[in-house]
Amino acid sequence: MDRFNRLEAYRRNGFLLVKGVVPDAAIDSLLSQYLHVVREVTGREFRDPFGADLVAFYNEHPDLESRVYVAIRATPSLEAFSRHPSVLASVGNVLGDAFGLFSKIPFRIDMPLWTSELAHWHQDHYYVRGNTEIVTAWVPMQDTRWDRGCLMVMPRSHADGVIAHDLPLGKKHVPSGIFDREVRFVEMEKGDVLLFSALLLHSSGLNVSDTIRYSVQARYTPLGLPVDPGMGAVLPVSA
Ligand SMILES: O=C(O)CCC(=O)C(=O)O
Repeated sequence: MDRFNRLEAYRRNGFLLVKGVVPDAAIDSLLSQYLHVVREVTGREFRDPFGADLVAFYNEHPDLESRVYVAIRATPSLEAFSRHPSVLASVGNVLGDAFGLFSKIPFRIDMPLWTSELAHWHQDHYYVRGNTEIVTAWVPMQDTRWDRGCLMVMPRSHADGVIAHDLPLGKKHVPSGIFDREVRFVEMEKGDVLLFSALLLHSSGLNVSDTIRYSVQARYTPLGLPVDPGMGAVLPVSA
């Protein structure tokens, strides 16, 4: 698909799956920096981010999993990954040549069968605020099929604009009147990038596999539009 058709598909569907663009080396390097953070936080050496020993450890010490989640955000690794030319070129398909990267970049650690941090159906705009042109690049660190909790999206839901998130659910809010729509499970492979609009309805899938699901959620905005300070600084980048 050429750039024009990618933009068309993104505008029509509210999301775009870009296949096989992020080199293994970029992902593997981020995972090895993650293992370094794990070692600093836990005092334990784990060789495999997908190993059963790390799953067992986090199940015994969920507080340390939370601390790793916070600690990796303080390293430069997530910004460097979000600036990788392959990720920026993917975002460039929908935002053109110059845009900004929000400095707040989550690195999700989704443990098998843990439900407390699941992102229930929402539009990012409810949490990210600012402007509705913001794009999320969701990048998995491994193949992410339905059983590892691939994202689910409601295609074309962005066209309905901002939807009230009127249903409180724990510390989150969910729009109550959306569930008669088509749902698409977006299964992905390592190297793929999923781009989606801040207005697209989407949800986490539950990780029912026996290994951890890792992913980066980098968010990008056209320059010059309103942004919310809660998302951190806007770092200029060019595709
Ligand atoms: O990775 C997930 O499960 C949810 C991510 C999400 O909803 C988001 O990035 O907006």
